[in-house]
Amino acid sequence: MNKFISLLAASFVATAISTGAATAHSELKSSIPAAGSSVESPKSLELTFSDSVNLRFSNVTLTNSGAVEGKIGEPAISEDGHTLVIPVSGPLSAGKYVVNWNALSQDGHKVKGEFSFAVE
Ligand SMILES: [Cu+2]
Repeated sequence: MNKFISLLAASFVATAISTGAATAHSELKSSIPAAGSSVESPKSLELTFSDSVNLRFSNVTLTNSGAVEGKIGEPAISEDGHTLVIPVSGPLSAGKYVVNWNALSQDGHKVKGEFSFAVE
């Protein structure tokens, strides 16, 4: 049993390392709002990846001061499959926001990350 758990832990670490050092799978290339930017309340969030991602296995959350904001809708994907577009359903109050995302890239690897932006 212990051996099984340590095997699990080892494969988790290996996955984390390969995710960080990856060249083959989709990486987040840019976003709207851009990471670290200060903006007016956005109408949507856009996450653009280096390669296409699978919409069905992608998820994005938006949090403000640790609490999940229920103000974003279901993600849609651009025609080329590179950009997740998430509608923001109402104006966001001023403050700092964290976008937490995970996605399944076409090579079958899961990728994830987060970035923050501020609403003026
Ligand atoms: Cu990959």
